[in-house]
Amino acid sequence: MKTPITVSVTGAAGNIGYALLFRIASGSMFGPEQPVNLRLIEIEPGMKALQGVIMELDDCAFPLLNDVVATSDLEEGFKGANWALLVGSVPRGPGMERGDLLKVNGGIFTGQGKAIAATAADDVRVLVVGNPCNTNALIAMNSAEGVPNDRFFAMTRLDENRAKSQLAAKGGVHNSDITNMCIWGNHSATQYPDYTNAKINGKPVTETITDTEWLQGEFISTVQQRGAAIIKARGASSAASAANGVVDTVRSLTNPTPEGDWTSIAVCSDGSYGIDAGLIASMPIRVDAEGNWDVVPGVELDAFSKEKLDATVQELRDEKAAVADLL
Ligand code: NAX
Repeated sequence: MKTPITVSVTGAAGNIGYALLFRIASGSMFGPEQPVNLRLIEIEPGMKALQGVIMELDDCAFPLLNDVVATSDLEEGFKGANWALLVGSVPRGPGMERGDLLKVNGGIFTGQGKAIAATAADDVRVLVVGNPCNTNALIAMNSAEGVPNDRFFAMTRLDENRAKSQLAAKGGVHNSDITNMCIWGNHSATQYPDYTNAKINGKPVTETITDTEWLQGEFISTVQQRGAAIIKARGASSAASAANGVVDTVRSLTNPTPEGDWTSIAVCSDGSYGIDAGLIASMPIRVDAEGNWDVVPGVELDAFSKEKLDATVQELRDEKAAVADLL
């Protein structure tokens, strides 16, 4: 048997966890030949529900699922992890300010960063999903001494997929006809889905969709507000599509990017595109045949795009300032 890949998942008994674990165990994430170990991390109140989820995993008799561990001990949970998927976080409660939320979650991600540094595998890669995911990733990265910054990611793939689907519907084409869709900045309502560089069948989006008012207005706001629209319609936040975004992100980071295309992942900025070095910001990423990722250089940003990018980067700066004592 191939050596299993060990995947740690926090918030494993939550909604996204429930949609995600079965995708990982079935082979969607690492392919049909690759066995996996799951190390599932929950806080104490979530442990009973987690046992139920594990019973369901057992009942799938997945051929690729080698081992499952459930724990609320972080060092135990991240032991030997090749991938740490940080999904769990504290939701914003009534009357809670964004700054309070940043601090509460900040405490969680400090501890998780330290535990990852202490017990994860040497090649560990960390994908943060729990919100506010960019800043949570920033905190985890700064707390994980000895783990290189380029191993930390925050998820904007769900936003990218949402943007592709909106463009496809408007343009009367298939999702797979849309390439080069980049979400810039923060995974929040300030994110910038960049239609100016996206392509439909290899040509600028504006050749198919000529309604600039829609592109600059409704398209962007629909993508930015899609999470809230789903809560309104479903009575619960996006879970299956978020889990799918996690699967897509890991697949994109472990497989070469198709020629000429890119994908959106929030990574530690090196200062590209005027984004302060050290911020975790979403930008266009390519992955080579060896599995190394790079920010795509030379993407042109017009005045409209620059203004949108500035706004979302400013929000990331503000978030960073709010948790400065944790960095
Ligand atoms: P749920 O509330 O259903 O589940 C969260 C789970 O995390 C719970 O079971 C809880 O017990 C657990 N948890 C809380 N603190 C923990 C800790 N310190 N260690 C381990 N587990 C802990 O939320 P769910 O719908 O699964 O969403 C999870 C997170 O994903 C939220 O922060 C949500 O805002 C975020 N999302 C991020 C998205 C993205 O694109 N980056 C999109 C979807 C989603 O909104």
